Amino acid sequence: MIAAVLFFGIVPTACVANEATQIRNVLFIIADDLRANVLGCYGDAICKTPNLDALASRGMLFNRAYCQGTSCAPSRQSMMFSRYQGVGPVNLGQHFRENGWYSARVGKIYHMRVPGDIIAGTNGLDVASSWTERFNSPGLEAHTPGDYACLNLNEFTDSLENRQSTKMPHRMFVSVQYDGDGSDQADYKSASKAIELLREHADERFFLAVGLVRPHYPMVAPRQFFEPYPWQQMLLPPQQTGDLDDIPRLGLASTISSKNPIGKYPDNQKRMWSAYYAAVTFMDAQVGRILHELDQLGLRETTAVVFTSDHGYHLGDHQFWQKSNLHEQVLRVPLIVSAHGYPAGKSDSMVELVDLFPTLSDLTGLEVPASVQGKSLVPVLRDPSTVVKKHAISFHQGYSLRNDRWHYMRYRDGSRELYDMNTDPGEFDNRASDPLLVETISDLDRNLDRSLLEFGIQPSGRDLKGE
Ligand SMILES: [Ca+2]
Repeated sequence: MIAAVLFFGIVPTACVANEATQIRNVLFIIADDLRANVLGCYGDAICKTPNLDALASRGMLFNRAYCQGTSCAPSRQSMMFSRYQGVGPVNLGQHFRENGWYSARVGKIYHMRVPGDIIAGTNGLDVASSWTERFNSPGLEAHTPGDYACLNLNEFTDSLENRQSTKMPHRMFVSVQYDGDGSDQADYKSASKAIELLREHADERFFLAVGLVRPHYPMVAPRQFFEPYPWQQMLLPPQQTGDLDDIPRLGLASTISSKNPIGKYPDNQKRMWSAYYAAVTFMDAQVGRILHELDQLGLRETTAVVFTSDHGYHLGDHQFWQKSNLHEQVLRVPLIVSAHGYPAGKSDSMVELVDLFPTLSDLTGLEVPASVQGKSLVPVLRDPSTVVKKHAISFHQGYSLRNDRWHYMRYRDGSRELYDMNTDPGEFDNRASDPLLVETISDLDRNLDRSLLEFGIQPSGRDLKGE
């Protein structure tokens, strides 16, 4: 253990080394289906996220953080095991627990069906080896009494009968606004439990993982959280004629405006934005409650605080809804790491969710297990300009490689997308067939395959015999 502390990434300046050793605990908070660019600290001018903005102002905000899986289950598993695909012998919570930390889960860390497992109060696909203790936070979700809407079906009612709760694709268009303080909601209960556990375990080393389920549908929040976002004032994502013509079949989202009733209701698309924002602000308020308690207990200086999401979300960009495709709005996640003794700032370094396991091990002086495939971000926490990796890799129907300039997707049938993110950040112009970019694609293929092989994955979507 001592050797690990000495050898794992501690730079030889006494000052920083001393500061780093003060971090004993981890407070890990993950939101669900949260796209990075709706947070105030990521540049959204409308959405109110004061608590996350405050966390970002005292920590490191990662502008280029990417998930490896494009839906809850694969992304969360990959993050917790720090494996690009599949599982390893040890996961993040287990690593802390087996080294003497109190390790607890509150809410959704591994996959849980939302809303099914939330309504039932069940564990979902939780991995028990991770935790000393675990706590579920049940809630009524779409069945919360109040003003219910199923926006793709254009249904608005306060009746509790026949609400869309688990049926696809309708469930993803459900919102409920109601009179209340939110204390009946799952995320409020998770924050309350987290506060209780912080008080109980303030005197021992802890790894406390809190999984909030908003803004994942159904977008339920007290009325006052909707009020800052009148739907009439919401702006829909810009569209381009023929946008989908150059996206291969495997690159399309499964829910597309032109093939779903939501396409007929532009006003309801605006209501989706309003409800998503309301759910984000409600989630932010719960983060605020937890962080307030951390301060009250005087634990801020000894606790690394991490905030992220399992993946992003489409709200009508490219006419796409939800997740499960390789475009930027799905792959890019918010990531804020705040640890006393490390400077506040913003980093454009390319980072991935698989990097959290080694980062948190490194911050608390734990050895990084050999099965871990991510890289410690502690060097970036010290200096935001540090580059720890050239690109991020993600998986769905094939692969995505995202580097400083390019976003390249190669699907399992060999079809491709390529976007110049410097000039086309909205990903409208697929340049995979551009004859001027043959060399570029060949380089990207080589880099992608090299990384896949390094992580024990046999590349597909490409004839490798010519190499
Ligand atoms: Ca999710």
